[in-house]
Amino acid sequence: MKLQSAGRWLAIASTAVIVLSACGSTAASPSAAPASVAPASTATSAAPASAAAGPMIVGYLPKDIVNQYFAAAKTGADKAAQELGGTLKQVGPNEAKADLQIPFITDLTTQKVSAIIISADGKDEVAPALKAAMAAGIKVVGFDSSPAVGAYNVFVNQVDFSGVGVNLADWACELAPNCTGDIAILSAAATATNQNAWIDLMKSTLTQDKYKGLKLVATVYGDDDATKSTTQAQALLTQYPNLKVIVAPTTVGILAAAQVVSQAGKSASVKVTGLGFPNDMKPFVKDGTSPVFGLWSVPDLGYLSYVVADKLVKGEITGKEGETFTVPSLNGGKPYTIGKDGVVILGPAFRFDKTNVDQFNF
Ligand code: RAM
Repeated sequence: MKLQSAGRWLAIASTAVIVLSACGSTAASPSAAPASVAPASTATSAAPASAAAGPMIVGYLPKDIVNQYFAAAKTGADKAAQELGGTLKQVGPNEAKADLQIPFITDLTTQKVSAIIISADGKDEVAPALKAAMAAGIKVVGFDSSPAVGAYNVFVNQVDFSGVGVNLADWACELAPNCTGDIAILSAAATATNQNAWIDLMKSTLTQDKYKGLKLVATVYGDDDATKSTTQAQALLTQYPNLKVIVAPTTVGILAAAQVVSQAGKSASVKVTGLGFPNDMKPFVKDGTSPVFGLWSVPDLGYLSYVVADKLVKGEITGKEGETFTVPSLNGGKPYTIGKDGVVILGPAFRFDKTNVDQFNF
């Protein structure tokens, strides 16, 4: 699915336009990172639970606990937990690194939570621990960034991967003068399943004739860390003086890149696009740094992920291809169908530009 144009979003605005106090422009603050959350401390603070004994406890394991993207998704997951009578328990590292997620998975398994909702920093790194959790009877829901196939019951994808890849190429083409010149990618972690899938599909799109004037000169990684993303964006400007577009398929990276370009006074010659929060990016739409970018309703992604976890635990779905289920407040009330490899797609996503960005508040 391609990201929807401005005209389409109005139909689902009631779920998409959500006030999130957790969202703002703090993501680029270099001093924002708290100390790592040690898995051991989370182990002792949670009451053991299982699907069979007492209220359902669901572990929520984002790529990292600093990124506002996952705070936004958690608001939706918390809402679903409240509605369905369960509890969401967030654990996770403060850096987006795959191996740092492993002890948290092991810890949640020891606690016998009913389900784990995880955005994987690296699909293979987390797979053995997730498989062990599944073997212990815990349902695993991947969301946002997929664990390896076989290491989850259902993966809730925000949008079809290929649609994002095409959109990233299209926006670069739209922003580079005559669809010509040097472009660079500023990504998240080098191992991130979602960013790597989007980048691969963007690269294959760029081989088409329409994009032959665009030259991808670099792909760099800011690890969803505001400081590192800022440094990487600055380095791109220095190393590639003819750079026309930075494509950042990460909410942390796009904000950092837009701030760097804007503060360098280069908004007229270098554009920034990718995936970002409308509230973060409004100033950069207005000053011309970032005329177009996209995202989906992140709270809805969290909401759907929790509902899927609940349905797996209750045995209403198993994750098998072809199963359907309905979530009244999402997808216009139409059923979701579980596809190949246990993937469910939230859909749709939004294209933001000056014609509509002010109508969004998340
Ligand atoms: C960052 C994370 C997340 C991704 C968004 C677009 O916040 O990397 O995984 O989905 O960007």
